[in-house]
Amino acid sequence: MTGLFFQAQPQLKNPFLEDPLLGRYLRRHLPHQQAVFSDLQAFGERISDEVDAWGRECEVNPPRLVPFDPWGRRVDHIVTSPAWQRMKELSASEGLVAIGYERSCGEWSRVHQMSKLFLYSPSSGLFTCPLAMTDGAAKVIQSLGVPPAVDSAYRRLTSRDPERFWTSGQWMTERRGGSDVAAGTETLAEPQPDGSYRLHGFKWFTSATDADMTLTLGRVVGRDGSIPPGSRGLSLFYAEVRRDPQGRLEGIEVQRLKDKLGTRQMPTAELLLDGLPAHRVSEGRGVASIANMLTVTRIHNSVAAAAAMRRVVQLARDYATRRSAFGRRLQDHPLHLQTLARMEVEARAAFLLVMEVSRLLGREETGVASPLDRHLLRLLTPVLKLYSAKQAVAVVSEGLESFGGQGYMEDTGLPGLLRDAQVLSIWEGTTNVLSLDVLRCVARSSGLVLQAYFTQTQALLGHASRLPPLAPAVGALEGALSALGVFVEEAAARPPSYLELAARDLAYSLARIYMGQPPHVV
Ligand code: UCC
Ligand code: FAD
Repeated sequence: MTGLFFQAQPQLKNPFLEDPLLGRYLRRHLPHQQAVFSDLQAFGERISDEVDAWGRECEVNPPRLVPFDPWGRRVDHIVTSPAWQRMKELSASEGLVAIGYERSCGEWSRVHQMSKLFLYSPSSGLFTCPLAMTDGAAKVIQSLGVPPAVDSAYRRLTSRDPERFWTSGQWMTERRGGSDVAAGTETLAEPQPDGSYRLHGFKWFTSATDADMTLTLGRVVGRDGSIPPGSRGLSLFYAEVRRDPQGRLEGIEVQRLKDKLGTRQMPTAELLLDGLPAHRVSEGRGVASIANMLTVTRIHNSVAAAAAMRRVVQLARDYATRRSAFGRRLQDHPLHLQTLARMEVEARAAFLLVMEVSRLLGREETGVASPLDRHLLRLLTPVLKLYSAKQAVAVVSEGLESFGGQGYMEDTGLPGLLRDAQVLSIWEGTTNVLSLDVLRCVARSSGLVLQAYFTQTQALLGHASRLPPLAPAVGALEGALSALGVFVEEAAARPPSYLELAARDLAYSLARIYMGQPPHVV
């Protein structure tokens, strides 16, 4: 007889209740536990009951571009799925951006917000991408204290009302380059008599292009036609992408939607800016002005990385209780269990570093951060982003293998996890560019950020050493930390090219030691 056996499907259960670490972390640290636990538990239920299916719908019903109306007029309509639109409503009503700004948990509000996004991310159909940029834009507007037009945008970005809620884009990359933003930006801003500007240029990657507004960079053309060069010549602009109730574009042509390896749930477009009305929010210093956005989006990126690892481990664990091979369940094969355990360790390490950086961001935003906290936030943000993205690709890839051939089958939804993980190390700064950012912040702080790192790591190891079972791990980490100290001292005496070459290894070591995993390379 053939055809009577069917493989059991892995089940997604409430991701909050299924997570061995999230609840423990929050119980240990959070003062407002009851409200946060109820919120996360209810949201977790919603994710497994309905939201996860919407996420899948976003994947199988990707956005498309309708360039013309039936009568030949250019409309450039980006059509998204009903599920994608439901994600926007859900994001508002669940406060996925708002929680970070309402601050009802004080300095722990970012931890609350990022915990919620951590549960949501793998089921979100990539809606976490526009949310990251929305959060980043709100942070920039809040920190710069900008004109009234932009102030009302801030209220929309942080609203819980689905009718009012706006999302933002982040248009930085042009054809000449996305890492070297200063050399890449050719967009020109022509001053208008009313004090506003019109932007002309070409934005090469614009994600979640169905956004309501955007922050973008350009160079203001002087009265004499001069164009300010370099990084300092970049100004930051605010533009409403859709300026009428029909959502029509003004001063923008969508050239095409990108044909991407992953993140297909979300539109990423090439845009010709042909007189886009805009307000200037910084005079020069565009990169420095958008830096707050980068900090926030890089943390969101790391939440997505940690969440992808957690999700694949959750599903793989469940599958191991259902699937049998060689007469035993997978969970009863020691080697399979070891494979899962190694994935679990990586997932936990990434989660803890994400929470640590979210905690530091929350402290900074509520005015309780010490200088040590601020230095750590600056240093650990790129370290976390670059390392967690790489971990996500490795762990999700291993995770797919743990489903055997089924992990490779499109209609299981599993391959999408790997495709979407691959982008995490590219956008919002590649691994090398962020490794160099680590060097830059060390140099610009005259080493203070590294001092903060050593002080904090030693303090954490001091706490851990009180627990005897941790002694071998503490010993290994102390050894790695002291080797890192020696390396840093020696490198300071060498030419800058030496450190540049070591930047990636240094960043990895900083990440692994802070996560409690002795590094392979120091
Ligand atoms: O990819 C994108 C969106 C993807 C979709 C969203 C996904 C979100 C997650 C979703 C999860 C599912 S948007 C494009 C992102 N692009 C990048 O990340 C660019 C990568 N390149 C860099 O990061 C470079 O290091 C640059 C562009 C920052 C280098 O520019 P410059 O001009 O050469 O840099 P400078 O001269 O070193 O810095 C200029 C100023 C300095 O301040 P001042 O003028 O006061 O000295 C720096 O200290 O900017 C400051 N600055 C920073 N401040 C530069 N980087 C930072 C930083 N990270 N934090 C604070
Ligand atoms: P390059 O800068 O050309 O980098 C190529 C390689 O060179 C990389 O490996 C890089 O690490 C390395 N490299 C570069 N400089 C150095 C150096 N100094 N030292 C050592 N190595 C170096 N951008 C936006 O602005 N908005 C968006 O919404 C957006 N959405 C995106 C969506 C997707 C799906 C993707 C894939 C990209 C998106 N981007 C977006 C663009 C993204 O931010 C850039 O692709 C990224 O910053 C890298 O820039 P680049 O493509 O020009 O690569």
